Amino acid sequence: MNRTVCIAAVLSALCLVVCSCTQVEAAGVQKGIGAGDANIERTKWWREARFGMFIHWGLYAVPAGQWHDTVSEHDYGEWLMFHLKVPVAQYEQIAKKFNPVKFDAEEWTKLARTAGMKYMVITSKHHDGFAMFDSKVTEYNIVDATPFGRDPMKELAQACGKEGVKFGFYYSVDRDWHHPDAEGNTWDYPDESKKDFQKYLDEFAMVQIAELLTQYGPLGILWFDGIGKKTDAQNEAILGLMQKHQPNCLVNSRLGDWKTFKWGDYRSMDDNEVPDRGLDYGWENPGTLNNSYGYNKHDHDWKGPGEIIEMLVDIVSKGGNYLLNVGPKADGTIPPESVSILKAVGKWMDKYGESIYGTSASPIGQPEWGRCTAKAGKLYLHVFDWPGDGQLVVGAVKNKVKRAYMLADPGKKGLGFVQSSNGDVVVRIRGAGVSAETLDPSDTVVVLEIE
Ligand code: H79
Repeated sequence: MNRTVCIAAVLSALCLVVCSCTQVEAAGVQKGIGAGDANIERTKWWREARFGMFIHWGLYAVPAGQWHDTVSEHDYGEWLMFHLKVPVAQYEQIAKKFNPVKFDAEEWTKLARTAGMKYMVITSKHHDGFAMFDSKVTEYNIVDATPFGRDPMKELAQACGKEGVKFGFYYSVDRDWHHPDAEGNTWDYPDESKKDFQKYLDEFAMVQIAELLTQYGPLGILWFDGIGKKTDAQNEAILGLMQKHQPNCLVNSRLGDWKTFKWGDYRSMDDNEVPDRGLDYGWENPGTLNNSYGYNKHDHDWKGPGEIIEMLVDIVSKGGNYLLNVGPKADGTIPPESVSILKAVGKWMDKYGESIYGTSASPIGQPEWGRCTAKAGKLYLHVFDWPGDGQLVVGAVKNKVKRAYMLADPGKKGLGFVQSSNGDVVVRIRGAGVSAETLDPSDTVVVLEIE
């Protein structure tokens, strides 16, 4: 059975439970290392996880959006070198000041777990070219070039193993502003005709990718950030490395062009992008808590925990995963604003995680009052806007509803409901079973058990 047929089978099985799968868009072409049934099997843990921690940490955490007296006009702190055209020789000096003595791998991993995140993806090398891991191919790495001298990736890989969090690496594969043969640095290396991209891949990037695949134990994901620079043969060569060293490691679509889904086990959407409706293939939103990925001391535009919870639910209701970013500071701590948002999200997840993990896209579209996620025999109604008249109207549920209850009610006391012949259900949420403890200001979940 090929991949499309297989997904169709899953969807039609869902349609047997609940009708109206009309809001799901069809897949494009995909070329990963695991197509068809193999892809379904390999991505199982990832599809069930739904929520992960993205970490952008690198030399850019030191300038944190400001180079001497110049504040970058752009939010992305990790783009500082590019935006201010900082010469390589000057940017390299940052390494001597990078000494994140407060870094504690267990603390970061425990924060991810507390927030309800099941996997972690961290920048091993961003576009600035600095390796945040012990690389033998260059001394421009955290072990050799900084006073810190430790390999934080090794510590994180171990902490994640201990805490049961899947661990993976982000790797900027096309762009490298430090390397004369890679994409992007036109201020130090203006002569494009002298650039030998294949040489950069063969002698540098591929060697580092092999290091990542062999030095840190089993990886969940290699998360490439590319811009479609590589040829099919070059992408195949990277997949070959993965196949050789870690055939179960997932790869995201940005191995190729980041706007399309030609490569990878799942699709990475654009930064912070959420599609209008559900997609019939795995996708992931790389999201930020403020506007920057890397730590930017001038970016105070933090989202609220309620906004993040609604974002998570919106994404999951459309069949996606949320890879939510933190940008640790140069001292090794995660900004307190991020910690506090993630802890609040974690409290909600403690109560409502059942309606997120292992669920699939909404089979009833996007109701006015919120969103819906689904599991075999259950619909989770995520009520963002609690209806003032105490009646929750759920359209087009073709299967017979057996029971309704508040997910946060330990006694699962039944709520009154009526279902009309066209499938519409009205749940009476005023009165029985509804108490202050079972209502949540961001998203209260009502469960419908269906035949
Ligand atoms: O790692 C994060 C970004 O740094 C990276 N992807 C996420 C996960 C990224 N690489 N490229 N891009 C994002 C898109 C580049 C957009 C740009 Fe711009 C538009 C570069 C210059 C103008 C965004 C807006 C960055 C600066 C201004």
